[in-house]
Amino acid sequence: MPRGTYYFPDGFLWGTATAAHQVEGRNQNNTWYAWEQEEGRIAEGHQSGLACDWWGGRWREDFDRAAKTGQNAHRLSIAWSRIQPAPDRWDESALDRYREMLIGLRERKLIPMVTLHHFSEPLWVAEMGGWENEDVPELFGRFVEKAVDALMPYCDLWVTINEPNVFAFSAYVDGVFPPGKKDLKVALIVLQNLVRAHARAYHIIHDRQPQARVGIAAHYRGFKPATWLPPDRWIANVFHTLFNDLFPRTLHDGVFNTIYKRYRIPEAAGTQDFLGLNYYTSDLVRFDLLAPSKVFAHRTYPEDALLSESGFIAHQPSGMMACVKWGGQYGLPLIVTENGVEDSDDTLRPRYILEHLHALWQIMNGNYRVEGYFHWSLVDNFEWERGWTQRFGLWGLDVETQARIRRPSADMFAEICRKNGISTAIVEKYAPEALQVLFP
Ligand code: IFM
Repeated sequence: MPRGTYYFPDGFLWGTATAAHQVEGRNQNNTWYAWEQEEGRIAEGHQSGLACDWWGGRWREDFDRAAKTGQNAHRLSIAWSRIQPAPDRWDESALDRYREMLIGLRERKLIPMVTLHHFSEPLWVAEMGGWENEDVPELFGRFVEKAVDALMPYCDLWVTINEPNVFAFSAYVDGVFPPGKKDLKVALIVLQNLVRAHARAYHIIHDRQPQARVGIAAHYRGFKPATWLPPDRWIANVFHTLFNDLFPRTLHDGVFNTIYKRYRIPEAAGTQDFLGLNYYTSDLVRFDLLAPSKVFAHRTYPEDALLSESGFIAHQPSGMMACVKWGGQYGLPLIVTENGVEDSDDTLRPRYILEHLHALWQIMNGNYRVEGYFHWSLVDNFEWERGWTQRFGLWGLDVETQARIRRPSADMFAEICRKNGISTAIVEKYAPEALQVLFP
């Protein structure tokens, strides 16, 4: 067996990613809090509650964990609902709290990446129709002005919108995120408003901070036809076009092309300095005339795929290469802004991380410029409609006691970050079952 190390480029960003509602706790003023109060919305009736108690100050101990384990960056999000609790009210103390967190990151030598919208809005925005209302992009712009004015001394790496495709499809097609609608036409309106919001934010940030780098975190999911039959190939392509490609392409050329209709959004053209990639898994897609509510698709995982604890994710590292190749077509620097797996006893995670990073290394050697990797997530956190049933953290969380439980993956990731690469010894120590793949 050959031995060696897969090194990543100097200055590579190694970090973890989190989102405000999932880690902060105690926010009763946003759409997700309201959603959690409705019966049947969240698995097992779970609530975010204290979450990881970052609002209570436990971000300090978690940032310590990140810094002490070799990470050099952290991606977090700020909550619009805390900063602007009412249309005519700004909460300066919330901004102070975020300022303190960003300073806290810098003091620990963790480069901050800040997401401005990660799946939740203030209740007052929802009351006016949420992202279906075409006034919301402008209101979002005002929030961005306020937040960026306050936080720009500490951050110049911004993600405007996290996974606009997941947000729009989950909230307006699958109906599992608030407001729980099931209408593709509405989802497409929402996506256009999110494009406008992104474009506005991009220009606002650059007017204030010319050196800033602004992008989105795009969720890429592989869609392979389940068979060679033309309807399966067609529906797989429809999914790729509408789910993966529509949003970033509009930010590239200013044309929102839904296959059957094109809308021009010229202010969006060229509004990305980098493209963030969130990759988790890939689907096999079969055309299904009987499933209009599922956009005529039956999606499964390959029969022999290794599945995560609850079957939510299939381990398919080759999709990471497809994801980077796809992202590379826009000619922008790329950053993996999320990748991870739910795994409370950490049996699959070490292998999952190693094989995804190996796939990333391989494709980077095909001349794709990838500047960093943010693992999802630092510590178990509230997984939206799946509540606490899924555990994505390098550290586990006891929700009752707030105790953190260090998983072997935290140590493995630390060794990778410190080495800026993956050595044979790391694979032998943490996931010998991956030796065949990394060092055949
Ligand atoms: O927890 C989420 C995150 O908020 C967005 N991307 C996928 C993660 C895992 O489900």
